[in-house]
Amino acid sequence: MDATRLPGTARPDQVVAHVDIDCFYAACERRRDPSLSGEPLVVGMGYEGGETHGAVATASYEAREYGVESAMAISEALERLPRRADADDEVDTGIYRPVDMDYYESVAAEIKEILHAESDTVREVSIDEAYLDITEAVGWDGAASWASDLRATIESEVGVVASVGVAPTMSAAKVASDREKPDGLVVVEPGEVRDFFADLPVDEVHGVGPVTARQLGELGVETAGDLADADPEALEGRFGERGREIRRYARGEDTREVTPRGDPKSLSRESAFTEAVEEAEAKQQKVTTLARAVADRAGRKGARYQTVGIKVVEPPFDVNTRARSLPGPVADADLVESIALDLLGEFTERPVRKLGVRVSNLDFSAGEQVSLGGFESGAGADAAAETDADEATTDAGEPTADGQASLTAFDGESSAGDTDSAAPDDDADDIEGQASLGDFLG
Ligand code: TTP
Ligand code: MG
Repeated sequence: MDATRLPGTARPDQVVAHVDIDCFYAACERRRDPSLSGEPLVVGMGYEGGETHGAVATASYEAREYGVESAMAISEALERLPRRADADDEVDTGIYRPVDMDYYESVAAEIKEILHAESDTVREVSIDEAYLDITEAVGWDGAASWASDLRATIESEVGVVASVGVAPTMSAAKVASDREKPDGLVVVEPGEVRDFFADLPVDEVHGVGPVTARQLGELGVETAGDLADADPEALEGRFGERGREIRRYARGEDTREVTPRGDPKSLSRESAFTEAVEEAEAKQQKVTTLARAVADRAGRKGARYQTVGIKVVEPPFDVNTRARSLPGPVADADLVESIALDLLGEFTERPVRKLGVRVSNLDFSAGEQVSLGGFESGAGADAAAETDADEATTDAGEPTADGQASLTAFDGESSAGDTDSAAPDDDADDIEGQASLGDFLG
């Protein structure tokens, strides 16, 4: 394969993976209530049990067979798929659940941790979706088996299913991850991009939503291949600069590089045991290694941290988080280790399948590292105020923390991972993005 011949890519050898969880909110509901697996399941936003208001946030693939889809009014979904609780006969009925964002955020954080461990360059674009640049970490030769291992890891460690696309550009990777959903894996090598796009319905091209697809249809453009061959000036006349852009996407051209967004909010490392482990020493060893790795990572990024936390996963998916905040930001590997081991003490006797160490409340302002004594210089007052604010938000978002005042939590944060980006904001990639809360309730 001669990657350099592919026009319009950011770098000739770039390998991009796009990861998107299948029916994410429904998958989260199934993880905590396995009796829902295989059932038609609808998760409603602005919906409460027994009511008919609100809108569908997502539906399981079984429910989609009945025509239930995201952003549909619950009242309409109920016409297509009656609520089991109201029916005499279970056949052709579904189960309806209200959204529980705190829980979904915590599951998303676990997934993002795994992704950030795979590559230093991860761009989180929504709660269940991210791009990874795996050019360095994996390359083309190992891409297919890497992607398949990643899917297996997410399924076994988090208990949800991811579809993955791998391609030379972000837009092709996104289309690829969608192509064989659910439970899909599609790898498009550099020489295959044009062929891969050619027969796709035009609405599968990145940036083409249903409205644009209808307008393109009126111009006789039905497939991505048609769009790739269309006259760029005619497209620009009709759609402005965006016309040229979607044509480029349809041709597989996309010069964007995967760029992480903003400074990370936290840095973490985690690692699973092959089986649940009870011996204290094995747990302590792992925590020590993780603490050293996290402190090292923070050092390389020039980050000081004010909160040190651990995550302890008990079988099957019971996530416990504990954290302790310091009076000011530090960069001190020994301290990370000793706090992490201290927090682990509570779990000495308990079976554990996975451990993580995180530093948060990050401060990138100092160019040089400081020791514990260093925060009397004035940073302390600001930092203390931030701690209070963080605790207020993380406690609210954390389902398993035990509520002590000093606790902050892994999972209450808007996103997670060892090069964690800021909260996913509106996604510039999605020209016609997904319906917002306003759309649902408006
Ligand atoms: P998506 O990844 O678009 O949808 P999905 O994960 O439910 O289904 P799949 O990827 O298998 O096609 O969105 C992720 C979550 O975002 C979804 O589970 C619920 C939420 N969401 C909304 O709240 N409103 C929407 O209109 C859409 C599309 C998603
Ligand atoms: Mg999804």
